[in-house]
Amino acid sequence: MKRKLKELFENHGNCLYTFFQSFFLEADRHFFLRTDIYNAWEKFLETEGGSQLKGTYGEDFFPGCQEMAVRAPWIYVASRPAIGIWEYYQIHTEAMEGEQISISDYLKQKERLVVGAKENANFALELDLFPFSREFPRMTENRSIGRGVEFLNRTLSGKMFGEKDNGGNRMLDFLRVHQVSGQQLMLNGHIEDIQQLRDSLRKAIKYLKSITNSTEYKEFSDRLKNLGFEPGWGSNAGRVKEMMSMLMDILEVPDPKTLERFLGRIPMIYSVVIVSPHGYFGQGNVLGMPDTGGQIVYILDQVKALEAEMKRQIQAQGIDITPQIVVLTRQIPESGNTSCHEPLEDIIGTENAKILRIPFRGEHGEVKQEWISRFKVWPYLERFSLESEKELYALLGGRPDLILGNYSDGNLVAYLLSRRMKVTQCNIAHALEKAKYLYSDLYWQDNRENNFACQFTADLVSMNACDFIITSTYQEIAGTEDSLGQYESYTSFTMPDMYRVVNGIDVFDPKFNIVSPGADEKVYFSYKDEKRRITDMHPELEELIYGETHDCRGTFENKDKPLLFTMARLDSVKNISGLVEWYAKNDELREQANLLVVAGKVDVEQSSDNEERHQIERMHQLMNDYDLDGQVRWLGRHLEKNKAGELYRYVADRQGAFVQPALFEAFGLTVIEAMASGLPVFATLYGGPLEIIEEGVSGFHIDPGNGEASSEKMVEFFRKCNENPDHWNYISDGAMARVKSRYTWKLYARKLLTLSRVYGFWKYVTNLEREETGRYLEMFYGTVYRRLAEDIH
Ligand code: UDP
Ligand code: LCN
Repeated sequence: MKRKLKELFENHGNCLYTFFQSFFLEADRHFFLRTDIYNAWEKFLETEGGSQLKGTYGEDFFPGCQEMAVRAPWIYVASRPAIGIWEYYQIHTEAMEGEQISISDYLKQKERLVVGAKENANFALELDLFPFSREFPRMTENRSIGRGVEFLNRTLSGKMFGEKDNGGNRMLDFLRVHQVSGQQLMLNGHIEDIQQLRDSLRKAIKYLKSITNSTEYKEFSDRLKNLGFEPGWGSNAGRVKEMMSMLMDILEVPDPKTLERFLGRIPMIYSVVIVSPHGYFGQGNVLGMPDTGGQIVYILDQVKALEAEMKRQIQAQGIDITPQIVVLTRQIPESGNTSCHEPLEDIIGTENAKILRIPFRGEHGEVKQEWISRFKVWPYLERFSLESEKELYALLGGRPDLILGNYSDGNLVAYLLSRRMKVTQCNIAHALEKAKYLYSDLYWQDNRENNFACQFTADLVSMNACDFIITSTYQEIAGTEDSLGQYESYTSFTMPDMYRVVNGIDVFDPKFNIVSPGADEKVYFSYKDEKRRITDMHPELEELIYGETHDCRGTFENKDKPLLFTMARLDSVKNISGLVEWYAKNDELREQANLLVVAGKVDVEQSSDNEERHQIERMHQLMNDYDLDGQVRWLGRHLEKNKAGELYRYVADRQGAFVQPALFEAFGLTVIEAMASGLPVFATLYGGPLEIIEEGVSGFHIDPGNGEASSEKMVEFFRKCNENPDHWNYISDGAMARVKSRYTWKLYARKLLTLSRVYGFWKYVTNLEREETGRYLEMFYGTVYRRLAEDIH
């Protein structure tokens, strides 16, 4: 137990007892989260007794508590004194004694509160990945989290090039392995050792200095071949010289930045597979279908950006080959008016990218015809991956150079494919369920239909097996001072009667890198960009907003007010009905602005999704109870993206604002789309938007847990805009500038391709392969995952 905490208990025992008793020991539940603890503590400090604790260590300790588990007279505490750092305590409230306990003991107590005391609790299956990574470089500063590649380059290059010629020799080996379509790249057999490499580089550079930079590679390829060099160094003399000089520098004094630039130019990536099985993956009529949202938008934009960047790089490397990208998804024979039944589809806006659809098959090989919820895809994935492997070999004519997984199911399939095909694997989470459903781990048995145990097992396997992970924001990995990160929530947790995780993922692992997505610049651009505006569409938009149209409820009484606009799937986590309620209860806001909602369907009979049906009913209830039909317009339809793009701008023309009120939002593509269009945005502080928006500069944060304060913030904004019309412009310009500087697909594609090469390099030249972890995970997959998946019907 920390000295300060011990002193606090010794000196203020009685007072603390009152605190524990009034807020926790006598409450009718066992578990309390950070906000409960924080609010209780703040409240207690205001009481007469509590005021004695002001200025004590309690003010540091209690606000840092993330969770309490209470079994009177015991209280078990999970404390997070800093980002990524955890400590666990048990406190006997009567004796007012406490001690630090292990994570395992803490989790055992939580289990006990859910399933009762179990004799075999000490022998439950515990997952601990820490021992495997003991030898691997690990970051220690929380500001380094998410910048893994910089850290790896610094640490490993120091190590590798530290011993004489060791690094050089390994680099030599690495440069020899590159080939494309049977053609040798970079180095040929003439160069046998490091000394020869240095000599050849010197001669080649001397020669290249004697010709003009723009001389094409083919003009001097024979000469370089005789010195031991093959294509891949650059398309002209200038580029080749630059790259060779970088290598000379690295062999002389290895500096991590040069190493990264050098690796960033090595021709290694020509074909990429992107895996995203669940939902409806298509290019039209799919958004808003069950399980189908921003992930699809993200991937289609990602493909375009990656193809363009791969083409540019391959050309600069002086190689004549067309890059190939395949999006691997599930084929759904009964796919309504979408194209999701087609086995192969070209991706619009690309030269050579395709969607490959492979069916899910039942036990006897029969093709599953209908859509299958993301909660129930698990039993199909292994078979799906085997069939996909065959089809991918046939389509690509070989194995890909990189496999990107998306969400839990895509990441698991990416793991299965990468493992068999021996390809670099990258994971992308999007929005994992663990962050969305409170206690989905602890009470997994009460939610069996969602199969969380199976899903979290898949997550643990793929997160630990992959070579690197990219996230859209920092907080997706490690959260903030106050909140947990999506990945951090896998560090330790328990699923009673299943297994206990004491070290599931390490947020300090250098495999994490932040690579933020963008918003398609062709579709989402500034409202001021008159030339590109789609004004022809305005009559149609006006009809949608103000006219008579089906699929909608509400007609604005006063058409001159600015619009508060929101657009999302009608899932409960999106909290659209919450926003309607805040608006309904704030008379001044109702006076200032009209609320335009684009979400779900208006007719409950048209929805097959239970969660959506419930939300539809709630929306109608609110419209009735608060008499909202003259001030709220609810369009129950999906807007095609060009229409949505022009709608953001139309709302901006009238000095409106966009609202994203979600209870949790992993990233929030609509947030950056609205900002790129020049709309001031009010977005949730739980998840990506907290990082995207700088408060009061490029938009505003709202707390979905505090509707009154949120709607008041909007009132304040419109009030300020009325007093000073420049206020709207200030936030609008700030929003556009923020997106331009941070959230673009061009930046994304460059960074991702560099990461793939750098991780590929380190994997090749060091033991980053993590073979032991791999074997452990295989066992976990085989014994736990497979059993859970087989139990799903
Ligand atoms: N979207 C759209 N039309 C609609 C509703 C949504 O084009 O009627 C798009 C929206 O522009 C965004 C995506 O769907 O690109 C939703 O992504 P976001 O990250 O905001 O949320 P998700 O659905 O992934 O949770
Ligand atoms: C899924 C979500 O729920 C969103 O928050 C993200 O923006 C989207 O995926 C793309 O990553």
